[in-house]
Amino acid sequence: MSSQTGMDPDVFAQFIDQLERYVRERLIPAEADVVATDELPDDILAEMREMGLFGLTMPEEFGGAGMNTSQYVEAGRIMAYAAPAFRSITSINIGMIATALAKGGTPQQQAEWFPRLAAGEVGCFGLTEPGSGSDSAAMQTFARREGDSYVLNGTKRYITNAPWASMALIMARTSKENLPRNAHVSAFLVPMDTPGISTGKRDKKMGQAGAHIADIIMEDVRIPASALLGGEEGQGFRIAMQSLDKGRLSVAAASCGYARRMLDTAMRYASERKAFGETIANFQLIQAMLADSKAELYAGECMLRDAAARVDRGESSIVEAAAAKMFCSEMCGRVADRVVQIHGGAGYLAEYEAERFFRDARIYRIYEGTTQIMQLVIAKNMLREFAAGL
Ligand code: COS
Repeated sequence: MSSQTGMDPDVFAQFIDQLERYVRERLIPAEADVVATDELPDDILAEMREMGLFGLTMPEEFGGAGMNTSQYVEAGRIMAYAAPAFRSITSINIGMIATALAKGGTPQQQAEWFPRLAAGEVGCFGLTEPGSGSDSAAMQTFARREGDSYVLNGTKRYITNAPWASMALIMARTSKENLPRNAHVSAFLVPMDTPGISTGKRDKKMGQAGAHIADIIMEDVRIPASALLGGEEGQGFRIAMQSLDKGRLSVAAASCGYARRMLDTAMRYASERKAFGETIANFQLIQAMLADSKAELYAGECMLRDAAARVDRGESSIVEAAAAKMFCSEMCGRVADRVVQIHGGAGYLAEYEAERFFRDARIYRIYEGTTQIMQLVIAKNMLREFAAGL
């Protein structure tokens, strides 16, 4: 595997400055509106498209910014300082879909989809089903070959961005039998306006206002055989897992960005709030919570950068991506809990941000593979390497 140089470092540094300013000056002031309406403002979405945020990792020749993995996770971390929905709407495009197209797409598929997605059309990733979440290879969605077409039937569940999407990468069975190494799974690039495809109503969620998930229902959805990713059956599970490796780094980045936001908010509160005649930041038990959070955040950021750099050097990174996702999302949950605690009674009230942070952060330990799945992935690969004497 070759290493990835990515965007020119000076241009990237300028981009990050601009993004930090944008987060501070535009996204954070818009948060209250997003929380109140559960929608992302149209003018902000237009600006995000203009800034190229939907195509950060896509090749420049197709209108993307050509970022490597280190740059992409850094951009994600910066965006994640604001309400999660702003990052979430771009995340599937630049993470899982970009990876699947780059690693598995034919030149024609790349030429068709990269420009559209880089310009801001939204993609979604259809793996999970009502009966298969962690056990993703047990899916029921079936793609039947008929001449020059495939006909898809099935339901995908909890699909992030489905209500906005103009395309979905759908993982479906091309064999009724379970085949070794999950070769019964294939991946398809499906335009969401294909007859027979519909989205369910938006699911109500615990947090992450403005981000939307829904079912995708497919009833005799006929697509050309050229929509089979890579043109070869049986590659879908491998491509899904490789895409998830990237998606897991993205969740690790989101966790670090949001933990930093929460901690900054807690420091502000602790420096203003008075008890026993002084600010609570002076109390050592409050300081202990701040210090533990800071140290854990630093550890998470180091893991994130290291795992991303490994990807860019072309080294194996399945374990590191899973470990970074597991550690960073759990860290984010602990920080969210401490931030509520530092706020005391105010931490439980919707009027303060801590309560929203706590609810928003909870999903990071679940999607793109739960903490328990991360443990399985890490242990399986450790034991495999041990057995191979590596
Ligand atoms: N990169 C490349 N190829 C991979 C891969 C990866 N990260 N992971 C698996 N594969 C391919 C390999 O070809 C592998 O064969 P070998 O192990 O012989 O190399 C094959 O897929 C089968 O892999 P594995 O044996 O690990 O499959 P399992 O069915 O045991 O996988 C888990 C089980 C639980 C690890 C997997 O189903 C999983 O990650 N589930 C969670 C799914 C998820 O994250 N869902 C979240 C919602 S989607 S947003």
